[in-house]
Amino acid sequence: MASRTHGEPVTTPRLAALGGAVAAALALALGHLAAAIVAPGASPVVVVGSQIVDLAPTPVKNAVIGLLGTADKPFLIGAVTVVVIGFGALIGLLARLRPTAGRVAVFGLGLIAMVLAGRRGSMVDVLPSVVSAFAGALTLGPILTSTRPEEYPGGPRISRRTVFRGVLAGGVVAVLATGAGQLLGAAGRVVDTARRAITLPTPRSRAKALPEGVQAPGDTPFTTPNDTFYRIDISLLVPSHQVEGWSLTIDGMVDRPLQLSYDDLLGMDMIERDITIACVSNEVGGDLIGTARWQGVRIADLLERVGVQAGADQVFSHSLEAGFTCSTPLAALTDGRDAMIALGMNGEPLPDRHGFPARMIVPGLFGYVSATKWLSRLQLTSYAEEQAYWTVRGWAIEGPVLTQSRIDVPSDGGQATKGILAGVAWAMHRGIDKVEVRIDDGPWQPAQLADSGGIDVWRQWWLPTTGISAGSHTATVRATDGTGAVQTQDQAPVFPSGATGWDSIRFTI
Ligand SMILES: Nc1nc2c(c(=O)[nH]1)N[C@H]1C(S)=C(S)[C@@H](COP(=O)(O)O)O[C@H]1N2
Ligand SMILES: [Mo]
Repeated sequence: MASRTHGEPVTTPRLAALGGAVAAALALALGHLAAAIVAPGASPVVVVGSQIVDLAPTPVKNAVIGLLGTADKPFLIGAVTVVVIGFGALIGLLARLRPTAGRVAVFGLGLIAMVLAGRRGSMVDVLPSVVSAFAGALTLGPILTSTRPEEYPGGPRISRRTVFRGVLAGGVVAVLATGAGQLLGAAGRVVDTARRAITLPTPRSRAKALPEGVQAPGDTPFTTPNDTFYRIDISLLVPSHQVEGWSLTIDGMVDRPLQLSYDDLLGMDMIERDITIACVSNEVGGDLIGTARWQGVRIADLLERVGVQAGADQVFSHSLEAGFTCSTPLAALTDGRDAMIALGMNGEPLPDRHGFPARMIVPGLFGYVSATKWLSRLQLTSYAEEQAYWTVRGWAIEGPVLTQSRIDVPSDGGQATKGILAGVAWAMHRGIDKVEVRIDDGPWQPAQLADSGGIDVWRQWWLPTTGISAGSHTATVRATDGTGAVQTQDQAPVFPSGATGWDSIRFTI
């Protein structure tokens, strides 16, 4: 191997440390750039920094904030950068003796960032750290190699030009990547600032106040915060659109086609409702479901305005996201339920991830047939005439939400340390009337039901574990919806119309 020509390291320790530091800087920079493109906020330094903030004891946090004020964040990011580059230098020293171990160590650092990023967010948030890990592991070798005095096989002395070539190249790329990341980030913030500057008018029909008792003693929040709300769409990059130039067209089999700007919608009567939405791809026990307070314009009002012609049986919605289309049964939009063109989510304009400027929300239907994000057009047509994106791919034509329930506490394999089993059950637009839990092969026991937030939202439940013997057990849950139908035990996969079966966990007392 070239690196062992003389049976001993050919790089001086100082150069190896410098090379390692540059490889680390390059890794951070490329991760930063990747984050600016796919997931602002998930830059590896920021992710690691914010986890440190999360993990730091409150007194330490307060002391730091007291000492540094608002400079705490730049300080933290600077500190993380310096520490990582320091580690890079150490890894450079390691790689000088054992190149593979060096690469593994770099990858290990990247892995820590990946895990921290994954803890905070979705898979997309992990991507920048993956980029960093690979960038570090792949560039460490070449940077060190280019600092090796191959052209001086006889001696340990090394030309300064050779050193500068590797280190400078790495350094320049690192600086450029960081700069590009900053520019992209700034552009994103401009758009986001414009979004945040929008104030949604007070809806004419407010959501009913939720009873305090909708929240059970488990640990799933009744209302899902926007930044942890599940995200499903066909885009790798989150589409980002502005209201300028955006409009919603309603056409097809209508008497009076209509085109509405964002301001037009803001000027119309709005409703505000708590609604749970769920994905057809949610496995039994899965978390592709969330509840938000949505604000928007009733679709029924819009349909009345355009005058739907006889023969139309579906609203075929189009998105700014190229290629995505969605079939919603006309009946579900005109039967009195609170189907809306939503502009607001939990008190703010829709986040980009969830469809800004506007999306559809229809209680009781899976997202793929009802929840078009980055909405651009509602086309009144017939099922015979148009097939939607997922329909073409074999998914069920109509997608009513199935009656389901989930055990959240304790987690599968965990200990029932809270003295309860708890979870959620849902059957949107039918409501939940009963939840039952079975321990091992025992009888079905009725769980305590949290207060109802209405038939369009999930319902929480819990069951005290008093009376369950010490040791290892299984718990199984099933729900009964508002029509009296009991959740089926039959197991079906998510394809083509949603998973069925009972959620079950192992736990110990
Ligand atoms: N434009 C667009 N809208 C879409 C989708 C999509 O892929 N593209 N996916 C749908 C699916 S399958 C679901 S489950 C919901 C998810 O909405 P959320 O990401 O806000 O949770 O959005 C729906 N709207
Ligand atoms: Mo979905």
